[in-house]
Amino acid sequence: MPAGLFELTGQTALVTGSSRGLGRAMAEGLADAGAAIVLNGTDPDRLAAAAGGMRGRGFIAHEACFDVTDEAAVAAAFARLDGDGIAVDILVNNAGIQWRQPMVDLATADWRRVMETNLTSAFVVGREAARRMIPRGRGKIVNVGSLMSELARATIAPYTVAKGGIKMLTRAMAAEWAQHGIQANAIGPGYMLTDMNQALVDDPAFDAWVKGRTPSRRWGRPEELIGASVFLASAASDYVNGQIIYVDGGMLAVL
Ligand code: GCO
Repeated sequence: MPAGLFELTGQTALVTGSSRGLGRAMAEGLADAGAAIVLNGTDPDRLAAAAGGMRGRGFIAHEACFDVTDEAAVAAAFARLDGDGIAVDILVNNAGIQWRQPMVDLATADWRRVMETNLTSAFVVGREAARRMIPRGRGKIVNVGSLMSELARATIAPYTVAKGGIKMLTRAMAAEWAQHGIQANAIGPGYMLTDMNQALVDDPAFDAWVKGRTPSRRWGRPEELIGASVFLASAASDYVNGQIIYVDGGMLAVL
């Protein structure tokens, strides 16, 4: 195997929504593979704590506190990184929220908020990153999808539609940016043990359904996304584009 195929030393990765949950786990995994990390979140204290933890493990961790749904804040954050001489080689569009409510009761404002956070932000942050990756002739973009990139579940329509959009945005990015040496792909996590899902984990019926419906008979752990993240962030995926890799214990593979 060529040396350094999965090595990220010398690379910098911006992971949106990385002060906790899946984003934090992927950030730690990319750092373990050698990348310097730009952590992102909207809570400065939580972001500082996450960065401190990573620095305590000997990793390079920068803090970029901005709201991915605020286009001006995204542009300003990239301008600050430019000014600090920090080039984003790897972008992980992870930031996302969940909103569980039947559509007939759903306020349009809540629909819009989920779409803005889970889908539009990936376009806006991706566009800023690509504007800088294209002149360099290289870059890695990893969008975070979901089981809902393929299948719907009742009461989470905006999340489902947004995650379906993430799959097609990934292909759109590949269509336009692959020629510039950028590989844009996605990861589709299954039911993972995160704060966002705690209410589901604590629901005995839902917990039993996940364990019964998943061939691996268990919830996934955030750190189980690290392998796919490092693969899609590294030279190992230089000829992979527009794909989505499901890390779901086999749930999408079976009825
Ligand atoms: C839900 C969950 C799911 C998972 C994940 C599955 O309410 O069904 O929040 O959406 O979080 O997205 O891939």
